[in-house]
Formats: sequence, C-alpha cells, structure tokens
Amino acid sequence: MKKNLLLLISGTVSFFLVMTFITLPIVFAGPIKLNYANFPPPKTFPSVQMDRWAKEIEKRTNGAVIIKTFPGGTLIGAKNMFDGIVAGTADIGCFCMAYQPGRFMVTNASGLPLGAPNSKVGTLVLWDLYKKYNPKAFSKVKVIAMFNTYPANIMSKVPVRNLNDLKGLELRASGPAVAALKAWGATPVGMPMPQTVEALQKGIVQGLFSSGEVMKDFNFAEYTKYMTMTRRVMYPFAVAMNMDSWNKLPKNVQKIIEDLSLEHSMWTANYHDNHVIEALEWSQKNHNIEVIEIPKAEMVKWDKLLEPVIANWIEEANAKGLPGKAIVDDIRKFTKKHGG
Ligand code: 3IO
Repeated sequence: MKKNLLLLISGTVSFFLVMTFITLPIVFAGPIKLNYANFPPPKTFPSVQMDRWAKEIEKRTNGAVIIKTFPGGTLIGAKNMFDGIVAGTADIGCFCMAYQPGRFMVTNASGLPLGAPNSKVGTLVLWDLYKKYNPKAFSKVKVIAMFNTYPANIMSKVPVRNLNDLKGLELRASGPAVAALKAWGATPVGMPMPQTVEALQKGIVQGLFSSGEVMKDFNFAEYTKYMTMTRRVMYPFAVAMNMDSWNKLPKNVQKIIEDLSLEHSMWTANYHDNHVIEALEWSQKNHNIEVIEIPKAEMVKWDKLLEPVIANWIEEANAKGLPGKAIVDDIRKFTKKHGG
C-alpha cells in the first residue's frame, strides 16, 4: 500500500518534470513568427486569401504560429517575389507566375485558353498539372497554395465589340494573356497589376485584360467604362515558402500547412469567382459600365486566332525539353474532368 503510494507520487513528480522540460523551450521561445510578403494592396483577392490563410494557420496551431503580413509590395515586389522567397527575404510569398512566363512554363500552361470556365476549375487543373509534372521551377521552395484567376475579360476606355475595335489597342497584360492579345491584333503592354493604376491614369494604356474584380478592387471602373466578356486566359498564382523556413517548422505544423494547401486554394478560387460577379454588378450600378457580350458566331473567329497561341506554347515547351503536346492534352483532359 505504502509502496504503491510512493510509486504514484514519484510517477506524478516525474511526469510534471518531463512536461516542464518539454514545454519550457516553447514558453521561452514564444510562438513561431513567419513573414508573408505579397505584391498587391490589401483587399485585392491575393491579399484577402493571404489574410484568410494567416488566420486559419493561427487558429489551427492554437497560436503556436503567428503570421505577419506585408501586402502592397512593402517587403518584396511583384517581379522579385520568387527570388525573394528563395533568398529568405520573406518566409512566405505570393506571386503571379504569369509575370515570369519562361520560368514557370508548366504551371503557366494552365492559364492558356483551354476552356476552364472559372477559377475553381482552373485551380483544380493547375493542381493536377503540378502533381503530375512536379516542375523543377519549384525545387527550391515549398509550395503551400496555388490558384488560377477567373478567365480574363477586356476592360477598356473605348468599347470593344469586335476584332476590328481591338486593332492596335494598347492593353495591359502579362504572360499567356500577352500572346492572346497579340493574336487578336491588340497591342499588349506588359506590366504587373499594381503598376496598371498609373498606366491607366496617364493614358499609357487604354485598358487591361484580366479578371474583372479589379474593376472594383483597384477602382478601374472609374477609367474603363467598357467590359468585353471574352472569358479566355487565366493568370496562375502560387504561394511558396522558403525551404529553410519550412525545414525549421515542427512536423505537426508542417502537417497543418500541408493539410490546408488544396482546401485553401479552393477557398480562394471560390471567393474569387464570387467576387468577380459581385464586382461586375457593383461596376454596373456605381459606374454605369457597359458589359459587352461577343455573339457566339463572332467568338468562333476569336478562338480560331488563339489556336496558334497554343501551338506556339507547345513549340516553346518542346524547345525547353518539356513534353509540350502531352501537357496541353492533359490540361484539356483535366479541364473536362473538373466540369469545364
Ligand atoms: C491580379 C493581380 C493582383 C491583384 C488582383 C488581381 N486580379 C487578377 C490578377 C491577375 C494578375 O496578376 C494580372 O496581372 O492580371
């Protein structure tokens, strides 16, 4: 009886000693802090998804991980984002892969005009593509989210009702969207989204070709009174983590981040799809935007012109030692599988 009591006491004491040793370093070191860089301003969809991810991670780790966010290019700018993540300027960064077309050849192919009707389908296709081809471009980082935008529409100061209206029109775009505009006879001007505000104000461009929610989020509706619904070409995004920062994380935190990857990407796609529609209604109501639908028969001509864009991409991929045609065939297959 006495022996049992002694055993119980010593057992309890050792238990608390061990627990103290386990928890002490955590208490002293405090929570893990991660810096998350982003290029567009707060309230735009890439920053909205960043805030949601940060909150979700803090919640799922019970506050053991805290995320400090840097929207608006305050830590790393649009074109330096990937290099900044690799160099460790930030632990985490969100970037638009279309801003460096040659660098993210495989994943950017998911933005080609191959039939995805919305961000949700585009995002699922992007993930399928990433998993199947495991592109070398990401070997130095840990990918923690990936999503595609809603298919691009033309937002312009002058109405675009047919291909003739588009001739020589200077429109801002990036990546696969540049090739599409060229094929349609427009004059694409390449620059990241945040620079577009000034370019529109100064009249350097007459509009842009991107997902329509920017009408509200960047207030482009004030400058571009027309929106032509082309619904072709997407802008692929990724969120990646510095490899050292990733390797330093406890296994249970890594698991929480991995478990959130696809779910959060789909959360983003869903938010984005809904927000594009909401922003369009807002633009019509508050800025009297004219929405131009291209008749089906006319759109056939536009699509015909896009065929060489896909053929050129295949050629460029082949030249880089990638299986260009297989990738495009897979994108079509994945798009169908996901209901595109
Ligand atoms: C985009 C980039 C930053 C903020 C909002 C945005 N909506 C769509 C995009 C896509 C894009 O990067 C671009 O350049 O059109």
